[in-house]
Amino acid sequence: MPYPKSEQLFQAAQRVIPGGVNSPVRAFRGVGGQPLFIDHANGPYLYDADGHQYIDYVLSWGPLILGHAHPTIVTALQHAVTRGTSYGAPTALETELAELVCNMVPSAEQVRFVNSGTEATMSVLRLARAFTGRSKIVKLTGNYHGHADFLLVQAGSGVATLALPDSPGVPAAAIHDTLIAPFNDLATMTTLFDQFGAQIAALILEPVAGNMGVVLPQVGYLQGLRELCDKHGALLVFDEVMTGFRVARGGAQEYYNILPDLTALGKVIGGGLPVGAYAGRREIMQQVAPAGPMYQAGTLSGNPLAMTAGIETLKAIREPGLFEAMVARVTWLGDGIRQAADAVGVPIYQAQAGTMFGMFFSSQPVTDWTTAAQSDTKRFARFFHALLNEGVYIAPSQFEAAFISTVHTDEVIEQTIAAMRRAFEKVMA
Ligand code: KE4
Repeated sequence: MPYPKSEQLFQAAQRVIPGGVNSPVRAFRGVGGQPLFIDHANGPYLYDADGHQYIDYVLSWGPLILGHAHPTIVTALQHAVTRGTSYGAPTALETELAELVCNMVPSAEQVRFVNSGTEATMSVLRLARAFTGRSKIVKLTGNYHGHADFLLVQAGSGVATLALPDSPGVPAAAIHDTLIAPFNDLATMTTLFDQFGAQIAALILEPVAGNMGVVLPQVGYLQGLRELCDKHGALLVFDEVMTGFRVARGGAQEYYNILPDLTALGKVIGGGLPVGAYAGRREIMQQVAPAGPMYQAGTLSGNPLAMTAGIETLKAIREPGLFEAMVARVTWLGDGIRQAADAVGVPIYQAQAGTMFGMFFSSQPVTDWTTAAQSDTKRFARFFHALLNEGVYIAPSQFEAAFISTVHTDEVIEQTIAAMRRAFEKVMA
């Protein structure tokens, strides 16, 4: 399909915005071609500047679990905005969203709101260091936790897509206390803890990896990490910015029944407006200023518009049956994708975690960054564009996740499966 308006907008954007985008992965560098400029969205659909309609499985990289411009969100925001947009003072809305989070996320006894997932992970690890008095942080290869200097090491998502495992501008001193280990490898993690255990403030991970594509924790892995942290007095931190309210209503920690000490949240918690959060045991959270000495602050933290969108979103997904229906549709879609791929003989490896899912062009299981990176990213790129031409929009990178919303109806799923079938045929032609 021609995209003349997007191309014109992209040229204009590049003159005043680096790369023409405000987040690298949007630039289509992982799949080639030029990014679509979006004009508006509604329900499960995106509409680009040239008027093309797409079924959207990116959903702003996860947040839009109710779909775009959901009437409940629109009405609530229209009302909220007439009462002002930001006060820089406490409101009952913040308490309401914090109470919802504490009711839904098993390990959350207290919550602090920030404005992005990056702020959430940066802050939660400062808290872990403050609480333990230790400095070292362990992260996993292929996990992405936002762009704080000390975490931008062997990350996933756009960093992996752009093959920038260690970004320029991150001084060696900044990553001096960051240790790296492979995902799903308890033996290596045990050795690392045996060597550095007494210095480790926290181990942070995506309990379901969503930034190297979707990679599930192997049986016993999360429990093994929990036991290692307990043995060595380190804190277990789940980065649930993506998995929160997605893998289950209470996130991966509810689904796998593992309690982290601290959790970073984002995306769904803001319903499409900028909200991040960190939460955990009261004993630890009480270290956060002004209750305790660990400093963290933010002009727009707890913003009433963002709180309103978050409250309405979390209230909505608590409706009995709604979440389960989304999970069932993802399973149905995954079966359809598998049948479509098998019909043309293209090897794929799939994973589903609640309402998020992924697919690799790989004939071997994908269990970590090494096997994810061995997948056929060139074939993925061809598949991406073939699917786009069929009116389905997935992430423009192999190393991302796909998401469903409450308004991806049975008809939308059927349309997607048919589009997938045609796209596989084109890729194998
Ligand atoms: P933000 O700062 O982008 O709100 O959150 C950073 C972050 C932290 N932790 C996890 C597990 C994340 O997935 C993210 C951000 N995710 C990416 C997509 N995989 C956001 C998209 C982008 O970078 O443009």
